[in-house]
Amino acid sequence: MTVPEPTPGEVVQATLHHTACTLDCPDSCSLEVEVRDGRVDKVRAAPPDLAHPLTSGFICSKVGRISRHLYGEDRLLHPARRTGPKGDGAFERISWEEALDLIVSRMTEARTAFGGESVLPVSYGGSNGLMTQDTADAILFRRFGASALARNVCAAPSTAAALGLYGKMAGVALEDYEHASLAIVWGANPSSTGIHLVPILRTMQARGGKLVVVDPRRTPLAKKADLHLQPRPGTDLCLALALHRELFRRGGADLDFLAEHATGVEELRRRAEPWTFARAAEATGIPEADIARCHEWYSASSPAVIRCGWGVERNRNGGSAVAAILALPAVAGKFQVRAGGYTMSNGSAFRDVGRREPSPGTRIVNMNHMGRVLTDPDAIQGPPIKVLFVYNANPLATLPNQELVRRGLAREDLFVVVFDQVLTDTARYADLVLPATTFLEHHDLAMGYGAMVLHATKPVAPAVGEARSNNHVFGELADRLGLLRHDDPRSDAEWRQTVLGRERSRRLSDDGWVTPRTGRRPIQFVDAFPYTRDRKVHLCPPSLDAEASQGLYAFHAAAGAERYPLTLISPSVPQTVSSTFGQLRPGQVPLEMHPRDAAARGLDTGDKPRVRVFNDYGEVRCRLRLNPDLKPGVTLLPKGAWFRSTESDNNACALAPDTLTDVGAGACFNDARVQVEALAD
Ligand SMILES: Nc1nc2c(c(=O)[nH]1)N[C@H]1C(S)=C(S)[C@@H](COP(=O)(O)OP(=O)(O)OC[C@H]3O[C@@H](n4cnc5c(=O)[nH]c(N)nc54)[C@H](O)[C@@H]3O)O[C@H]1N2
Ligand SMILES: Nc1nc2c(c(=O)[nH]1)N[C@H]1C(S)=C(S)[C@@H](COP(=O)(O)OP(=O)(O)OC[C@H]3O[C@@H](n4cnc5c(=O)[nH]c(N)nc54)[C@H](O)[C@@H]3O)O[C@H]1N2
Ligand code: SF4
Ligand SMILES: [Mo]
Repeated sequence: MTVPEPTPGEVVQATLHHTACTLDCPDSCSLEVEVRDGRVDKVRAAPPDLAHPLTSGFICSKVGRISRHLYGEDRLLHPARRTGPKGDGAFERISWEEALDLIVSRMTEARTAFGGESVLPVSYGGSNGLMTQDTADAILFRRFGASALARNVCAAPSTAAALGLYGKMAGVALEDYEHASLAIVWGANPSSTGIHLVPILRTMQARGGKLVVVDPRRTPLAKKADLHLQPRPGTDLCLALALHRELFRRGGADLDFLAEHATGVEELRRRAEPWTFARAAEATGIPEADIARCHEWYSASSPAVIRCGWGVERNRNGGSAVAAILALPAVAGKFQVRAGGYTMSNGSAFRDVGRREPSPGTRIVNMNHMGRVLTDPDAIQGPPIKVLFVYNANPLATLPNQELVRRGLAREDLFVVVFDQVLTDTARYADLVLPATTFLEHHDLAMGYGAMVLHATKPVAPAVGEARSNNHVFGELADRLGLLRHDDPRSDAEWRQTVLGRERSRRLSDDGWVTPRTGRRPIQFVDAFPYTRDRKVHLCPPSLDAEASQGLYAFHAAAGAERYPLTLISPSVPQTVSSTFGQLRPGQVPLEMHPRDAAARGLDTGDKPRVRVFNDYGEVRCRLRLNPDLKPGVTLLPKGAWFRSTESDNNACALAPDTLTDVGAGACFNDARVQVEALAD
């Protein structure tokens, strides 16, 4: 199937369309799309009168050039069945009719022989639209009685902490940061991952506000910061507890606020008590004087705001660290003023949208243990997984313990369906691939988790090839399996009304946006309150305390440092959204290392030597790039690289442990411990 090309010399009129970006990014940009002859040509920020104010003016270059993804050579154009060995990526075209028949028969056979739980749907934030997940897919898999997936690869510890402390309260609007006297950007790299915050922080600084960045590397924002604290990965908890200790001891704690609005104050104070500045300095590797300065500034400033990112959570102490950070504005009394408080995910501002398909109570599989679950019958109770249905995700490229995931996908007795826009690394292991539409080709709803906005999106160009939307395909499968009821939503309009509710759906035009009921810029503890039962902040929630093996706020030192002296982090990069658009990255990705660590290994030769990064989970072979902005002892490979971007046909996940965080059973990508050595050229 080919996409129509204009004939040479033909003048094609462009049409302009307005929509929004649904990708897994906090900003949810309002977009203007230029379509020429049925093809998306240019994509830019929507004009100011149509755009949400946060994203007016500019968008990222990834989406600006999304036509390369839509019409590139990796795009899936029709259903196809595997013809070669698993992993080879050899397929033959089949019809949708054949593909759907095959899925229905494989799912039915598996249920007859092993029970419904032998089918496992695997999805994460690939589409991130509200209509492309937990809609017809939930009807299909839940009513079928499939295993459920704990979608814990990202945000699980942060969500557990935010839920435990505040019942997920709406955060400070990013637009309000310009009014802050002090902003602490903690474990977030908005220059890549939420670009519209960056100019707002610059405005804040121009007005005299101070910027503190807490990150193991000198990010572009850290270079502009008034103070950069460079902790060892996984040690933020020690820093946050040291700040709490000093706030309580030096009179910086707002005891009146705490008496009225908080529980667990004494518990937190007691657990912070051992964390002197000196001890925190030793654990984090941050100079003691810098910790003292951070305390002094935070204690004295108002409005003071903390942007807590997701870089904090991806390690053994992640849940406790996020909880300790989110507790800071309560202890220091920073709420109740515009731009005072914290921002984590703002998705909770729209807590009243969505549809819940009742759960059949089937077993729940933690996606971070995908490799174990697919390869070891003892790793889960109940039947083995026989059918894996992957959509909105690229698990082989994004889950920890990659080699085990690969071995699982390669099992001859496992029927793997991959429903995606492009032939991902996971799709190469599929028995059956199905082509999916993109957010420029189907109806969806984009809910910002940074920007507090809910945007309607619509198809602006015809779907490429035979690509279909998730609801189309899952609705059809549910129908064929006899799982649909007469009152289930079917059309896009019905789904939209079900997800949004009648009133909001009526208010929202096809390319419009709405703000949450708390308003676009809520003030915490004035317009937005904790959703805990008693409306208070719980500084040491008993549920989290019980979940953490040694209790909440207990610090665990890094394991394995003797054999593997370096830490490998794999944060987001500007070129991709997780692994989305990874196929468009030219060349190979390098391993980044501090020059001092390179010198200690004789790798500072200046000619980008080939190296082997390894640990007990696997090895990655690539070139080395010296990066003086990293903390010594910390190395970096990007998140979401496609396998073609390394010599060893894998990525950072091959080195990521499948251990779980203290709270929330999340992924510990940044707990990877590695060694690096030269390879002969
Ligand atoms: N090493 C390392 N790995 C990481 C992380 C890390 O820090 N380090 N971070 C993790 C994080 S934060 C996250 S969120 C996960 C994300 O991991 P994934 O959820 O696997 O995200 P993507 O890699 O973007 O893959 C999403 C896929 O969904 C497809 N898709 C998009 N829209 C649709 C649609 O409407 N229908 C269908 N059927 N498919 C669609 C896209 O084409 C894409 O291939 O990765 C994690 N992986
Ligand atoms: N361009 C782009 N944008 C994205 C994404 C993407 O892949 N690319 N992914 C989207 C998704 S799924 C998510 S979850 C968000 C994530 O966006 P962010 O919240 O920015 O999270 P990360 O990119 O994982 O890491 C942020 C920073 O944390 C630092 N870091 C690593 N370990 C630690 C630590 O232990 N402590 C501290 N203090 N810092 C640490 C890293 O060096 C990095 O600079 O971004 C979203 N936006
Ligand atoms: S990925 Fe983020 S910055 Fe880029 S267009 Fe989408 S919402 Fe905007
Ligand atoms: Mo994420």
